[in-house]
Amino acid sequence: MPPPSLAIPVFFDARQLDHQPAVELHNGNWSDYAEKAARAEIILQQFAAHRPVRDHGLEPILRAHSPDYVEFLRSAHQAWLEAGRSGDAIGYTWPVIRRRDLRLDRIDARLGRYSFDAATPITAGTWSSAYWSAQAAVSAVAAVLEEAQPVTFALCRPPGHHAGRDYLGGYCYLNSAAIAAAEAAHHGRRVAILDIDYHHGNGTQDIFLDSGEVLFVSIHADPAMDYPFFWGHADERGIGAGKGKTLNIPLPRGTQIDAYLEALEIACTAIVAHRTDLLVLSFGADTFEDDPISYFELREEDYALLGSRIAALAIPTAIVMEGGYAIDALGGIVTSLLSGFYPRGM
Ligand code: SP5
Ligand code: ZN
Repeated sequence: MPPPSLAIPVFFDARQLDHQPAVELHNGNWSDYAEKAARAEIILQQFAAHRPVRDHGLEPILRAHSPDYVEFLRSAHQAWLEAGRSGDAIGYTWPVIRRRDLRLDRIDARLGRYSFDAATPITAGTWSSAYWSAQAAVSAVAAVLEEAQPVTFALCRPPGHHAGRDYLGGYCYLNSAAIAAAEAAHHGRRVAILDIDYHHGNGTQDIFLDSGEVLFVSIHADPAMDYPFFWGHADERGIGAGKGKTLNIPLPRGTQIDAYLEALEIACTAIVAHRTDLLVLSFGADTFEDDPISYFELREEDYALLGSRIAALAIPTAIVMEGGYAIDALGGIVTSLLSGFYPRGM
């Protein structure tokens, strides 16, 4: 059998490498930025070839993000330079009490208004990288919709699942998985997002929280212990028309494959009950045992089990890359995951 790279279309654009922040605020110090461009390069090495990303423009992005946020993201680094600053733009003050529509002229105010952490700097290359990362996800969904591909892989980077309709955070700027899901829903599909990054996909949850349109299911580290702390608790189930269309399955630090697969079973039951006909898989490789910022204990070979369980749903799936910071292990992890899907591709 040929390797999975021959069966599964991979979407990536070199402009996704432009974004290279120097540092993030971590445990009270500036520390080396964990979400490196090399993450994508090392995964790319696993594939003999990848497909060009098609430019679908702003329309799919604006289904998941507000126009004022998109405008902010495009212009923020330029405004930072015009304010006399150098290096990467980052906020330091956030509106918490009585958020309201203020006219915000200062770049620092705008950075605070449109972000929720200090780990997500904006560089000169951020807009271009986030834009092409989102387009990679849209292209992966388009290949499912137009070519009836059973599985496609968007090598998204920067990741997206922490970015909400009008905020960035957690190394994320544009929510590629949400944009891809909204694109599929726009084409009349019944869509679910399964988020299996170590961290809760708060941005994705927020974007669809009050919409009955897209089911959001997430397996992640208990936010009582881990970032993003304020989202991902089991009692968040959706609101209004979205009631019952958000499902959070928090797991303790130290989780290994057996307990993980039990959670995945619950997730799969919900995806089937939704009568899903297109699945977006937000895939984080930071559940890996040697991930430097995370605390689950999955081994490389375990990802093939995750892949085959999800493939057994027999629902066309666009996989969107999220986190994963054990750089040298990323190629093996992604290959293991895709090998679980592979038999279906034939
Ligand atoms: C997409 C994703 O996985 N985002 C994760 C964001 C987690 N941010 C909080 C943890 C910060 C750890 N910083 C480590 C810096 C190492 N130099
Ligand atoms: Zn993560």
